Amino acid sequence: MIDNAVLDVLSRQAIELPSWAFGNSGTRFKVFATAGTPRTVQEKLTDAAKVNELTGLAPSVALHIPWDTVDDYATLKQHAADLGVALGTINSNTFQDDLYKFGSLTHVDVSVRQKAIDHHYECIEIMHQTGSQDLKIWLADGTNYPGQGDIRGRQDRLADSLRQIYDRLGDDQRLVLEYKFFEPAFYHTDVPDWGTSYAQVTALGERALVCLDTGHHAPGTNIEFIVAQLLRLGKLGSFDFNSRFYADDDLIVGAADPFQLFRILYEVVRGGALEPDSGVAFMLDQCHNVEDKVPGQIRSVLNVQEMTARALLVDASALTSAQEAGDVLGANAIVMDAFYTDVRGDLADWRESRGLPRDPVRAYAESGYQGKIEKERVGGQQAGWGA
Ligand code: AOS
Ligand code: ZN
Ligand code: ZN
Repeated sequence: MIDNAVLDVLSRQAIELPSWAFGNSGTRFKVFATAGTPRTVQEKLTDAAKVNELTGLAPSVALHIPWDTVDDYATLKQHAADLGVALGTINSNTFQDDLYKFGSLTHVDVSVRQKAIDHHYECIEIMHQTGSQDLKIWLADGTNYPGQGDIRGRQDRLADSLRQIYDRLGDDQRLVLEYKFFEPAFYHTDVPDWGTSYAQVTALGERALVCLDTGHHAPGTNIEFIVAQLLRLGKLGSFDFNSRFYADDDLIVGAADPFQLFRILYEVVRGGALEPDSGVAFMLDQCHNVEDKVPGQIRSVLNVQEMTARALLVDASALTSAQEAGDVLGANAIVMDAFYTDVRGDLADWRESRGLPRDPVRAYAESGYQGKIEKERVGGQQAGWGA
C-alpha cells in the first residue's frame, strides 16, 4: 500500500520535542505531580532521547529560557549529543514576570521594553552556544479591556522591538513569531493572527518567519488554508503541533481531530514543506496533564507520522485531473480515500525493517523505563521551572 517513494519521504521526517512536555503540567485549577517527572533539563533530554530511540522521529529538543537555564550550554549540547539528540529551537519567555503585566516587547515603559529585548539578546547568545537555528517568540502581550492600551501604538513598539532583536541574529539564525488570538489577554492580543505575524516578520527580512501553533485559532478556522497561504508566500517557519477541543489546551496532536491534522499535512506535502531544504520546522507544543509524558510524546510523533503517510497517499495527478474537470465528488473521494487508508500495519512493518519497535508505545510500556524513572526521580518539576 505504502510505496518506497512515500517511505523515502517518511524516513526524513523529524519532529522536535518541547522540553516542557516532560514537566508536570495542568490548569490554573491544579497541576498534578507525576511520578518520574524530570528534575533537571538533563533528565528532560534523557526522556526526549527515549522517544527518539523508540520512534526514530524526534532527533531534537526545544528549550525554554529561563526554564531550561544552565551555566554551561556547551556541556548541555554535548550531553544531548551523547544521548543521540540535538538542542533545537530556543523559546523566549516574557510571560511570567510581574514586570510584564502590561506587556513586554510592546510595553510603553522604555526600560521594561528594553528588559524584554535584552532577554531575547540573551536567548540569541544561548543559540550561538547550543547551535540552535530558531528563536521562537510567543508573546502574552495584550489587553483585557477596550481602551486599556493603544492598540496601534503597541504594534509600532512591537515592530521596533522585533527589529532590534532581528538585527542581533547571526547570519544562520532565524526568528519565528507565533500568533494566538486570546489568552492570557482576553480583549486583544498583540499578535492575534497569521496576518499580524506575517506583517511583522515581513517588515524584518528573509530570516523572520511565522510560527503556526495548531491550537491558536478560533473554532472553525480553516487552518490548512493558512498553511497553504504561508507556504505560498514563503513565510511558514515552523509548526507548534497540538490538539484543542475548545481553546489552547495543548493536547496530543491528532487526538481531537485527526482529519484536520491530515488536511494540514496534505497542504504541507502539496507545498513541498517536507523537502529537506523547505526551511519549515515541525515541533510539538504540548503538555501531558493526566497521562504519562514519555508515551504521550511517543503517541504524538506517531500521530504526525501516520497522518503524513496518509497525506502522501493522495493521488496528486488524479486529484488535479478531477479538479480541472470540475468533478467535485471525484476530487473529494480521492482525498477521502487517502484519509481513510489505514497505514498502521505498513508503518509497523517499516519500523521493524529499520530496527525500530513495531509498536513504540507498547515497547515503551514493556521497557521498564517508566518504573525506573518513577523510582529514581523524586520531586520532579512543574513544566516551566527547571532552573
Ligand atoms: C503559548 O500559548 C504558546 O503556545 C507558546 O508556544 C508557549 O511558549 C509554549 O506553550 C510554552 O509555554
Ligand atoms: Zn505554541
Ligand atoms: Zn499555545
